[in-house]
Amino acid sequence: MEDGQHIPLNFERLSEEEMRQTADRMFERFNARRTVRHFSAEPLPLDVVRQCIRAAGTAPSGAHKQPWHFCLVTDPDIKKRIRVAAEKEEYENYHRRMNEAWLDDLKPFGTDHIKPHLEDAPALIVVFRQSWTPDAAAASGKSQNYYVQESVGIASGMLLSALHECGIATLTHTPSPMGFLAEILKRPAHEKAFLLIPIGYPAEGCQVPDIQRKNWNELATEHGPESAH
Ligand code: IYR
Repeated sequence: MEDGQHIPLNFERLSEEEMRQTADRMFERFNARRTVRHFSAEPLPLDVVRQCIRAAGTAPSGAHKQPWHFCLVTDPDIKKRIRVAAEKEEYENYHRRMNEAWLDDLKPFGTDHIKPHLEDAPALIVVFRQSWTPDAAAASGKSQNYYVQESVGIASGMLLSALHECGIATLTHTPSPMGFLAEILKRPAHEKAFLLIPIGYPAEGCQVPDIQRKNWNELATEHGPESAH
């Protein structure tokens, strides 16, 4: 097989001091991110949101297949249809599909099947994963994608971080099953909804659950001569 063309890497080397300052600032910023469930209806600068989606699209992916597609939804009618369909599925989840332990685990978050944020938030981003890519040159009409879950998961994480860095609050929402999203948004057969992310500014007086994050020893284990505390 012929190798693809390679170009020189463009890499900026930082001083250790710059690295430390960046790491500390970055951790503080990331640690301040909270999932928000109550949004103000105030519109967002969509050029900022588009740039965050572009940033997400720089994620690494299996064989650089970029197996993702992002729908940015601001149309109130479409948001309403998404809310109605999501609430129908969530009603089934909360009343029939989720077991006692799951419902118990969710109690601290106070969630239920009613999802006003799907209409209140000025925008929804729906992340789709592409299980394969249409390819007219292939006998099957398809070319395969690799590590799709991992690739789209990484891109979604980058999207959440990018939005947070730009002062935009997010809710990672996974109504299940999510088939209605491809239907409402008229996405092609090779795409399946992966995440539904309401975005916006937090509603005034917005409260969030009082949660703790893992400490270092729970979070990580080091396997080397030096250890950090
Ligand atoms: N998808 C449902 C239920 C839900 C499940 C988990 I796991 C959460 O962390 C939060 C919610 C919902 O969105 O209400």
